Amino acid sequence: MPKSSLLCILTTTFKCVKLEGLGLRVNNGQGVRPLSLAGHVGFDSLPDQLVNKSICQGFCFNILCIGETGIGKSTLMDTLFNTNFENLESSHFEPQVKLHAQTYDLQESNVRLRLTVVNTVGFGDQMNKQESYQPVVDYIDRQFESYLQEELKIKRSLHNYHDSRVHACLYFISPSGHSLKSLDLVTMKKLDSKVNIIPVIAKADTISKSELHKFKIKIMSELVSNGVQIYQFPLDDETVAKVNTTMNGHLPFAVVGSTEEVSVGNKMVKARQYPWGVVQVENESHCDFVKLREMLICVNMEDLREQTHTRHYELYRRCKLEEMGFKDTDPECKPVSLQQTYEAKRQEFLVELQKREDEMRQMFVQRVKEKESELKEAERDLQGRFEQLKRLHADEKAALEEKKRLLDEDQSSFGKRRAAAQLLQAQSLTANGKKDKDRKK
Ligand SMILES: Nc1nc2c(ncn2[C@@H]2O[C@H](COP(=O)(O)OP(=O)(O)OP(=O)(O)O)[C@@H](O)[C@H]2O)c(=O)[nH]1
Ligand SMILES: [Mg+2]
Repeated sequence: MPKSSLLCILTTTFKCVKLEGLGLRVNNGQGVRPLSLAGHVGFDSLPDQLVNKSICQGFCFNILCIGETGIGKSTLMDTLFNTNFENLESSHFEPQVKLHAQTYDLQESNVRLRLTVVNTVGFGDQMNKQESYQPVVDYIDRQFESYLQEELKIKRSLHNYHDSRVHACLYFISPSGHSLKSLDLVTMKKLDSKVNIIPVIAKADTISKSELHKFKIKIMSELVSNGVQIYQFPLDDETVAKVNTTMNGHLPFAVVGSTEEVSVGNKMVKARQYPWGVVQVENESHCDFVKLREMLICVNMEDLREQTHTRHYELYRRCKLEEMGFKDTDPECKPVSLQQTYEAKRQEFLVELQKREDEMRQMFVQRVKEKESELKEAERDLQGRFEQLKRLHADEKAALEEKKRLLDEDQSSFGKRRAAAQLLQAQSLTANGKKDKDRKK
């Protein structure tokens, strides 16, 4: 890593401390007296100690590439880092946008960089693009959330934690020469408070110089009129303020990517070769690739990391903690300790619990009452049906008894008639017998 970049880190780390010659003046706090030292003490080696420690620990940087399928994301990453990342061609038929992250360990001189490249897969390919940004937002939030969870742990291990928060988002704009698409505006708007957006015009070799100039102006005016905040190269560090000011004026960078080496003059350069000529990737009159590499990697990589932590993550953390009920001050602006917040939250929770318990009890009583009245109703119904059946039964019984009585009457009259008949029959038999006897005599 160039010494100048490491010095950038130190400038920001020691923002509140000004070393003035041999005297030390501390800005933060009242009643601190400046004293001059009579001789060498040795703490002027602190910056070197910090540099050595940082080199030992290594660095981590995470880039998110958002852009349509085949817009040149992977080629640009390969060109930027002078290597061949594992690139798989995406299909245009993904049902929804997915994010693919891959981490690599890179080393330049004695500086180790753990680089994560996150690519959108299927971005802008769906018929309904309304929710295309959501998986991207979710991914960024998930990385913030896991960092926050690590921070909130009792036993934290942030020193060897793999920080996966997105430090830079390269947003690939299609080289239409026309204007931004609504998907671009909506996505960038949704992301601008979560990540450092660096818009780039992809495949800038497919657009003419005059069109490109107008296109850049159009894009910037559309971003401004839609209130999209893109990352501005910082101006607070005077060592890079000048170059950053100039570069802010060149946004969005028009880039060309290629890992192909083409012979130009007597040397081999990265270029794209066409029947009519050669587009040199690293030629500043051909495209802004060098500007992007300078700004993203050589000058502002540490600022991008710092902005991610101090601005975007801070905002996420604040919202999350507020959502959880934590606050720094009470309504009268008096500071509130963590313990007080915990007690208040616990009290709130207990009250809520009691309320829920009462509600559930009331609901239970109500349900029991309802069930009771339902049962009573059913009982009444059954009783009614029983009474009706009883009546029917009594009626049937009475009818049967009447039938039986009539039958009995019939039977007795029949018996009487039969007895009379039998008597008559007997009498006639006796009379006939007498007649026979008389005749025989
Ligand atoms: N004209 C031109 N073509 C480019 C440029 N960069 C990449 N390409 C070509 O565009 C095609 C797709 O490039 P990739 O880098 O694979 O695009 P990608 O966005 O990674 O594609 P997916 O990962 O499949 O979505 C390849 O044929 C590249 O050679 C460029 O700057 N200009
Ligand atoms: Mg790719």
